[in-house]
Amino acid sequence: DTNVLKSKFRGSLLGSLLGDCLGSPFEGEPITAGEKIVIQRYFDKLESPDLKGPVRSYTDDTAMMKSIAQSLIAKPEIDYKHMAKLFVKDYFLEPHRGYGPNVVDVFSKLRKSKFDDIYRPAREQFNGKGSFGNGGAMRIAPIALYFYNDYNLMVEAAKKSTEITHTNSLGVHGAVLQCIAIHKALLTDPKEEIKFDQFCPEITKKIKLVEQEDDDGLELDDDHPYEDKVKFVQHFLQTNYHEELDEEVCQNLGTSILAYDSVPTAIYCFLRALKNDIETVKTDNIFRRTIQYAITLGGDTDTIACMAGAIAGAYLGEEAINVNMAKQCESYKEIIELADQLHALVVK
Ligand code: F2R
Ligand code: MG
Ligand code: MG
Ligand code: MG
Repeated sequence: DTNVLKSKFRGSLLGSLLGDCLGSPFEGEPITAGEKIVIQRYFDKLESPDLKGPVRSYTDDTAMMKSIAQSLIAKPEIDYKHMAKLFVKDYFLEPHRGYGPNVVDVFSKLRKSKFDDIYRPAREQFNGKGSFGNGGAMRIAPIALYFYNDYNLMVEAAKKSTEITHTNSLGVHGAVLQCIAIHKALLTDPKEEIKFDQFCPEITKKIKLVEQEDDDGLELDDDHPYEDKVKFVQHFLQTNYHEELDEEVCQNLGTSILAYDSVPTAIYCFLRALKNDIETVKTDNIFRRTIQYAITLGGDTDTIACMAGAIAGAYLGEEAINVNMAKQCESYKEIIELADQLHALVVK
């Protein structure tokens, strides 16, 4: 049904935007029990129709997500040099959107080299190791939507769009895992229940294949870190919710700006929110529960809420997102427009 798909496209991009805008005030903050109550009140207020105040700004997560969507729309055959140019243009127009500390060097080098090899600056990061920050994963939603009909092309596009800034396999595979999770949510009928003990094994199988394919043959301590992380996600979901569990989740899954410390956590937040047993988050709305819960875990709150929101929105569709809350966020109309344009391209 094309209207359901359209709603899911909107839901996923809005989910990404809302997680970023609403999560960013808490980025890096340690979250105490008292803070969780503050966050509960903050979200209660956001749902109220008469809330006035300044719009909530988006950060690098959304700036780069918009660039990917805009590039796919302008170049339907996909043009990574065009995409790289949009990343760089947006960064130099608005450098204070909270970009990662090192990715900005890639933008400068790309500009200086006139984009002669769009992958070289990223390869040079961290003494040639490449970045494994979560910057590839945070912006991936448009790729999952645009290529929803062709899984292999989707995985390839997730890798190539990420490698413009992040070439370390942990950075690339984190983006692929996030893309796979959005894709799976998109293809699931919102009337159909998502069961974590099916969702986790399915995405585990998929990310394992990607990790095996790209295995460089070196004997690393852990050749398949994401496969193992998703197994951890499933393990935590098998445990009933209690507040101390959040600490274990933060310890084991992570909440940092590194891809392997945040992508599995975002997937966990979505699946935990579906279970509806989180005592510290009081709402009947699954979408809100997903991003509010992600924020209560602390750390890289904008990005983890953004990634969890993109998955939840892809599953539930736009209807699940409170309009008053969406209206608080900068560029929300523009994001809907981008989702509609992507949708128009894929149904053509
Ligand atoms: N920049 C931030 N948040 C931190 C500061 C804001 C906060 N409000 C505050 O008060 O301090 N958020 C944004 O950055 C994340 C995405 O970053 P991205 O694009 O991945 O950038 P980068 O620079 O490539 O990587 C981030 C850091 O990860 C570490 N790292 C990565 N690869 C590494 C490697 N191979 N070896 C060692 N360290 C590596 C470095 O510390 C990088 O600086 C999102 O959270 C976005 O919201
Ligand atoms: Mg950010
Ligand atoms: Mg190996
Ligand atoms: Mg962040």
